Amino acid sequence: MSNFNARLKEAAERVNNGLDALLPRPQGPEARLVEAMRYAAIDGGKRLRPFFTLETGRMFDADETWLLRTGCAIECVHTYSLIHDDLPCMDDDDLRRGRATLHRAFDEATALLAGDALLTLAFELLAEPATHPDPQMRCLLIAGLAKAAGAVGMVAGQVADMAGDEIGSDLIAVTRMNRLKTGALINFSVDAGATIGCASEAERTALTRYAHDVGLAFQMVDDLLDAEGVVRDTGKAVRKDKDRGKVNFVTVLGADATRERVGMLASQAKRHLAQFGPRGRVLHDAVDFIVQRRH
Ligand code: GRG
Repeated sequence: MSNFNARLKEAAERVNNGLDALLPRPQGPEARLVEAMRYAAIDGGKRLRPFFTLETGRMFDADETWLLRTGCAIECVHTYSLIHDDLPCMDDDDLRRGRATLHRAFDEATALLAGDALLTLAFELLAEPATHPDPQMRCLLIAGLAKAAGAVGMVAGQVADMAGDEIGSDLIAVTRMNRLKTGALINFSVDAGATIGCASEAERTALTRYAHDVGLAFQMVDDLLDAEGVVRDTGKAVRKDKDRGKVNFVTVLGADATRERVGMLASQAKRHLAQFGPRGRVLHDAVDFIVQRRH
């Protein structure tokens, strides 16, 4: 294995420091809102999405500041989605990342607004010249993130998720839902690194295929953790999907067939990296991390 764990830890620290600097504590009426944004965004989570942006961009020697700011923007969108997903009108969860969900720690209105503010902060960040000197590149990143997060991406996936078995309880329906809910943002995280790194068309295609397989495997492992994991490891409630009548890979395929598919997707994801040789080592090891994760 490469020094994968050290690289992931380093990415997480850089994202934490970046978000800490981007969310200074104001005095006055906004103080509580910003405290809520900080509570949700700083010191939590694996930071996998910004990790993908950083490590993909590094394969092409892209500028670290551009990559980190883009990764922080993606993490803001991811954090917003978790906050809103936990709200009483959606999954109504009490635990996230090993501690009280934002609406439990603060209140529902503050959680809703903190999510909104993180979502909009993401686009503010991308629009700033410090993210990239070329305005065309900034527009590409803004459009890419908007598409991944919105009504043809993550939000569409969430709508399907909330609909439960109304979307159908077959593999095609559950795959489509997860391509949108989880896959779209993971895809963008990899593609943003490749875009900032000015990768060639062939390189981007290979990385898009890699991200597709990794995103699906990631969600399958998440569904396995929901079915078989323990709260102590996951830091969030388990056995939720079945109890709530939701459709996921494990409810559709069963645990053993889901595990088998995770293995197939992992091998396929690694094959897409073959053309990069040693440069693809960290992304290669990220596949093993995703397959073996317990949280
Ligand atoms: C509310 C618009 C809206 C979207 C919500 C992402 C999402 C859609 C909901 C979160 C709930 C969930 C289980 C989504 C599947 C994706 C997923 C496994 C998210 C958790 O990602 P991790 O494991 O979380 O990377 P950390 O805490 O490590 O950042």
